[in-house]
Amino acid sequence: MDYNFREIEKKWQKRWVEQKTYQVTEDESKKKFYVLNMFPYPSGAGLHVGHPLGYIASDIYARYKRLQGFNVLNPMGYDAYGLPAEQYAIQTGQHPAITTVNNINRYREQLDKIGFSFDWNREIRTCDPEYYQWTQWAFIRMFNSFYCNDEKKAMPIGELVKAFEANGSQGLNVACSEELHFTADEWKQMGEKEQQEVLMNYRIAYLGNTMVNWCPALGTVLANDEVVDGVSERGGHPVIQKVMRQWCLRVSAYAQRLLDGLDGIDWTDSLKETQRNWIGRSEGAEMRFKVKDSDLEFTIFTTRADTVFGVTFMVLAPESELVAQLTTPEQKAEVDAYLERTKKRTERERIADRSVSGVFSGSYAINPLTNEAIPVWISDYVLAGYGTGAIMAVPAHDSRDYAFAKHFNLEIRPLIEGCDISEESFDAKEGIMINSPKEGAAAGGLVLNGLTVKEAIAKTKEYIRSTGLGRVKVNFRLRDAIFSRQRYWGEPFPVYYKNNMPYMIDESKLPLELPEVSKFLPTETGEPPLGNATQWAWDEVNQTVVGVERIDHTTIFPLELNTMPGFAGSSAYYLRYMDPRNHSCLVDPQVNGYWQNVDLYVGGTEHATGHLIYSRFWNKFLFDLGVTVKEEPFQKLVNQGMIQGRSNFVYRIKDTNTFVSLNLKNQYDTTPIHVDVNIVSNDVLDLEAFKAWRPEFATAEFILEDGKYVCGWAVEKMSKSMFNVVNPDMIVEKYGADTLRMYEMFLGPVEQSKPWDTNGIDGVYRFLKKFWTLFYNRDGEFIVNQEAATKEELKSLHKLIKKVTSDIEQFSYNTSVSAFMICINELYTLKCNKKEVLSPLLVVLAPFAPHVCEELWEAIGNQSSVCDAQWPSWNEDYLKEDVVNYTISFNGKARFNMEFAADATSESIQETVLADERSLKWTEGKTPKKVIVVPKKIVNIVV
Ligand code: ANZ
Repeated sequence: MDYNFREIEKKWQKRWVEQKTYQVTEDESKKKFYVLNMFPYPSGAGLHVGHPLGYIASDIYARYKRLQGFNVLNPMGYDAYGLPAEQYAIQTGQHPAITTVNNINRYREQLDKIGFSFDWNREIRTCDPEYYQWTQWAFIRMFNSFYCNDEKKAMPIGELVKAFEANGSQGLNVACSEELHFTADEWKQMGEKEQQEVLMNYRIAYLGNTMVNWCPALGTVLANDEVVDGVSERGGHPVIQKVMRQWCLRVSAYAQRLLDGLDGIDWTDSLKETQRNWIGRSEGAEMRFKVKDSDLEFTIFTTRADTVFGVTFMVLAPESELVAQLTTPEQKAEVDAYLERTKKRTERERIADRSVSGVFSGSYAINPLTNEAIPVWISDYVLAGYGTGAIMAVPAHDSRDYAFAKHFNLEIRPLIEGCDISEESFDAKEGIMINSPKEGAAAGGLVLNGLTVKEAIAKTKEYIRSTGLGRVKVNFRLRDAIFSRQRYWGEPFPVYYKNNMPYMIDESKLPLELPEVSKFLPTETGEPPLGNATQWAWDEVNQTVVGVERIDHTTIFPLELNTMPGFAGSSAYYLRYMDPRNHSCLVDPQVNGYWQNVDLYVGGTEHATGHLIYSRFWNKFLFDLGVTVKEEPFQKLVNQGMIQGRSNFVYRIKDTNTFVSLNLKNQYDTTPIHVDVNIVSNDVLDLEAFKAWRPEFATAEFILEDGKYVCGWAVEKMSKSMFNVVNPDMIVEKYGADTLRMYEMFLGPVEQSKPWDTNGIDGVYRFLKKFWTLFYNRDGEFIVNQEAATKEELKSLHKLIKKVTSDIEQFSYNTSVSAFMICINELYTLKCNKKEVLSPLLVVLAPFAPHVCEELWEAIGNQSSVCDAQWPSWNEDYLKEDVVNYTISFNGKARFNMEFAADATSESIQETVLADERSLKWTEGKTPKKVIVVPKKIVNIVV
């Protein structure tokens, strides 16, 4: 029998389904292990060979853990809501649900061919009402919660209402959008609407006025990464900054916990650092400045309170509400023009761009420590959403302030000894303060001279606090998440509007299903696509969705027209996999108690500050509610690298249809053109296939070298537009899934990005064929025997077990593949066909090449799946070298070598060496003065 991978793979894929090999249930008698992949968005292009890389790596780990006796959960599903399907719907009218299902089916077919151990019974799709019901449910819970800074957790909003009734806003230490002050009486006198507005300030899911990237042409808000140079990435339409009322999640309330949680999880340092920077904890102070000749005052945030004596101007963010209040009539025209200009820039551009711009407001602020009047400017280097959106500028010690002062010719006043004022030397953080008012008279006693910066910061902070000029403040860069999208293909909000205030649909009425619409575009009046739905109003009495024509704002109300963003559905999906068909809750507490959290999460780094922040936040919220037992969802995280494409080029001679081979191209004026890698083999172009590829090449002519057309190549992103996409189906068809799996791992370390290079795949395929020949000879006869293994055979096997075990633990799969190759070569040379060796070998190889191992496992006489075998352990005794080669030296000079048993004692070695004839020659018959035996290395004889 030959290695017929086509039959073998088909047979086992079928058998696995029939025998429910990968179905898993909670089994208290076994320890659990939860492996998770970041689930795919099923795009129209299908899978390319880069996609399964992480899935194969995690599948190997899942299978390995199962062989070690763990009860392994390894689920898969689809992140099925998203923009491409909607865009396609806009272009073609094809409903996104249909495109999505088609794409899912295609993905599933492709995945099935690769032989994953997924428990497909647990499949989830984020666009499935049965699934998104729980996304909506969590949203309602967030709406009905606030975050208590004292308890450090989310609490029911009812508790806050009680506190308001008792003490108003006094003594509150809770997360909020804005500090509000009211008494219990004032609270009680507020009407329902006013109270709701106040509560909105504290809810974890809240409607807030946020600055968004608004693209009028597309009728939607865009995420930062969808805006490039002030225009939309798709279509190049202008994008402006606009304040819009949007649903937000109060992620910022969890900033400290998100930071602390990183210490207890097993992620790479670089990923943790990315998150730490993103969360951006900053210790500083808030300080109040009065406006000259006015009752107004405003608060700034600074991390360098000590520099208050060096402030020479103040700066407000253009969006700050203070701008309107502080702009004097004389300056108004200039300020308005400036505001108009800055509107066009996204926040990201403002941070990246260091060019200086700004305008004077006309007003002055009073430095509370010196009573000096200082001009207030407006500039977009101050961001509205950070700190208080206002700063005190210290150009001598801050580079952005310095650039600004230079540009507008404002005073620069150094405070630190030896600080020479040039752009490079601001960061004199270790310096000594020299320039605060010596007597401290104007400063009410605050003298900083002679202190180090650190001491001066501490002293100033304490001064500010004790005099009531401000307070000590920790700020985070992490923002609340904007949670509304003006899209169709997303989760509908379980929200209706009464009196312009949002109300939640009763949890028992979920899911609120996405309605049908006639058009997937915004409405004529600029409403999101759901504005086109005719069945999209809420009947409060009957608790059901009804036609919009019945809206009367008395019992029938409009439903929310926005939908949720992409990260909504992926935030808690790991929990749903535990209990995917539960109709009464997101996850049964007992089931959650068993699976706890994900032990190994595999996915791309591109999610470092998106999904991996949101899902941690979401999970912490659910933890506060008591829904999850673990505060961190993903204990260990491995980032797989990208598989890049290896593109091929042909060279067209300018203005002709003639193509010249790579090494002759310099003789002509040519343009390189991407050519489909599937019609190129080992960089040689298939000429006929090329002519058939595109009508314009049908008449192509070629200038060949050595009778061949050699293509150029380059490593690029794997993408359709570069014609370098390699489809796993083709590889499976040609070599089989086991070869594909092993080859993907053989390409290099999982975490590294590397180009796909089909050229090496034959080697892996040959390896599997050779492996097969240990079991079946050329005539197809089964040759495995029951003979006892030799020491050498056992050594080869146990070396492999040891290596692969430690490699898998470290995700070093490429070295495992090499180890398999070495071992198989050794056994082949030893002509080892012994069951005693081959049986454990099958178990160790099974995670990598499950189909062929199942087949041979059965052939050697097993009834049950190799998946349920036991991972073998290695025996160190077999690994020991039997004999050791010693160098024998005389007076430090090596003279000859001798072999000794590895366990020979020093005494016996010494005796044998001295008795050897050759020794007698070198000692010239004298009795040696000294004999030194260095175990396993050398014997030195001093004569
Ligand atoms: C005076 C000062 C003097 C500052 C000095 C720095 C150096 P991090 O560490 O990022 O928190 N700042 C405050 N709010 C800002 C905003 N909304 N937009 C832009 N810049 C803002 O940095 C805090 C520092 O950044 C603050 O401390 C403030 O400038 C500025 F030698 O105040 B500093």
